[in-house]
Amino acid sequence: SVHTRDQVELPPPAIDNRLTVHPLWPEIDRISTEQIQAAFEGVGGEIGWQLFAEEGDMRMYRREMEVDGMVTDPLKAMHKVRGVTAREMCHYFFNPRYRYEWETTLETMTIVEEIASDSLVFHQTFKRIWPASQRDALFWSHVRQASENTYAVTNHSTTNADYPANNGACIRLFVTVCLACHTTYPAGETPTRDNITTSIAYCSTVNPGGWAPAGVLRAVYKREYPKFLKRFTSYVVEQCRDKPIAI
Ligand code: 18C
Repeated sequence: SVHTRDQVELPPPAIDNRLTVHPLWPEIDRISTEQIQAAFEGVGGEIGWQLFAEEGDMRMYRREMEVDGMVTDPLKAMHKVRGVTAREMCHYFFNPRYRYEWETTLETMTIVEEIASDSLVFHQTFKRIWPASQRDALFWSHVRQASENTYAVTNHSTTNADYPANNGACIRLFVTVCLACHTTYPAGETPTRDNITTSIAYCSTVNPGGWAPAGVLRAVYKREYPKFLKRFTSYVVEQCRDKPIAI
């Protein structure tokens, strides 16, 4: 069959060799492994996740946490989406070509380094929230197959001498994000858009990096995370509708 451009650029099923010889490889491998494992852990137990948003199959939990007086509440979201695969979800989350189409908090995005086909370093600036200073972030992003029918993207803050923190209008924030997806379909059947379901676990911890009023921050958080997950998942469903399935 003929491969479209999109199919060729889908997340590779194996780690790209160029990544394993890069200085960031040990960190990328360790943090991705930890994050993917944590993403698939439940929200029960002692840790005390509290539900703060619920809509259809989407559930969002947070833990109230402060570091040096700054709100750093970890977030964990679960969702189920029909008709798209884990690999497709991660393709649209990882690939910068689509980012402006679903990411509404973004002001600018720059690719700082192309480490490999599965790993990039980004600099992003975000929309300013009054009365706080504008924020930016510098992070690596890595997509991988985690197990059968399971793909994940991990984003984690890093440093780069060409992009120093806090030297201009922006305060540098720190982020650890993991989007982990697992696809299922009835045993013995061939996967099609009509019989696949993808379970999504999205985990995020953002340290604002400098003063931000706690009340404003928690209000933004409560509004923006559900908005992001609903918008992103319906964007992917829409993009995949008439394309051949990529499992
Ligand atoms: O994971 C997501 N996106 C990825 C690709 O962009 C990537 C991005 C991570 C950065 C997340 C931090 C975003 C901070 C945005 C601040 C400005 C928001 C302006 C909105 C107003 C229109 O992994 C999806 C990310 C979904 C982001 C939800 C918002 C999270 C808010 C967390 C608080 C941030 C502190 C900012 C300090 C200012 C506070 C007053």
